[in-house]
Amino acid sequence: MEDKRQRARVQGGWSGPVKSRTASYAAPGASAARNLVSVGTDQTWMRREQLPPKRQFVFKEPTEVERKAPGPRVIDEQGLYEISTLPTGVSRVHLIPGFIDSKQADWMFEQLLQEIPWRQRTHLRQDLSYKEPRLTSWYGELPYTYSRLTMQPNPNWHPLLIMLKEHIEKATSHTFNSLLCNLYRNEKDSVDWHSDDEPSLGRNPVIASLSLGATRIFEMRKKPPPSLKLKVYYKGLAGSMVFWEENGDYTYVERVRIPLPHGTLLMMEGATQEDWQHRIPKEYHAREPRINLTFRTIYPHPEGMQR
Ligand SMILES: O=C(O)CCC(=O)C(=O)O
Repeated sequence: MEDKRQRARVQGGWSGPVKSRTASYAAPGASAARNLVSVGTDQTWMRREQLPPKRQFVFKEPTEVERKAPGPRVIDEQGLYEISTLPTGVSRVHLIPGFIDSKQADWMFEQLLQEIPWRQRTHLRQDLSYKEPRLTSWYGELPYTYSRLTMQPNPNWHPLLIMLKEHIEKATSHTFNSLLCNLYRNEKDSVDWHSDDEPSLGRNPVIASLSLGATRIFEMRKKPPPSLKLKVYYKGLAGSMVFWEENGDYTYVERVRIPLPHGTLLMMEGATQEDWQHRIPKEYHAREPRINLTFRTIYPHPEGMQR
């Protein structure tokens, strides 16, 4: 029994993973045996000089062209920022946090929340109707059409809105004749990607956007080039792969994120509406209501305007 256990231990030792073991414990003919090397696990032996040369591993940089979406540029300090320069022109945003001081902004928010005639509008698209995930109100002598929805003229400006319009006009040296008000009731309210580029706004419109209430993130993304573009997708030893990137692929475009706290004024100018889109995304965490006032100029005869 003792002898059997002894043998099992020895066999166990032999049957375990054997990488390369010199036969120093090999049987007779000591000097010839010293030149033998066991290979594998089945007691096969080779002479040292018969062994294949040792493999060497050399690290090579991968040849695949990896494309990464650029991280967003965050703009959260007062300033005038040129976010792009294209043949269409320079796109600029001007951020002015604290344009309205926080105490004043508090009572303005409460008053506008109560006194603006807020409405939830319905869009019709391909026989489907859906409600906008926010409430809106329109002020101006002219109607405003966006996403095939027309807001009727409303010349009955709330006195506080007239005061704010004049305050912004004085501070920015731009004039405005219309106002789109948005109320985001909570984190589920949003506005999807779009540009304020309706013909009635003319070329290179200046938009003044005042935020009151909860901070929400204003996101911008640069429009991809208008035509199909040949892209190198993979470059390797066997050649390269190319494909036509379709117009409208926003995967790799530049992005900007602008948090808009209570009392902040954001101006969009130059080619911003032609070259960029913007949105207010839904949030995962609870958000209190937010009011956004976007002052614009609407032209009565857009077909006569140079675009
Ligand atoms: O709520 C905002 O800050 C943006 C509103 C907006 O994009 C718009 O009214 O066109």
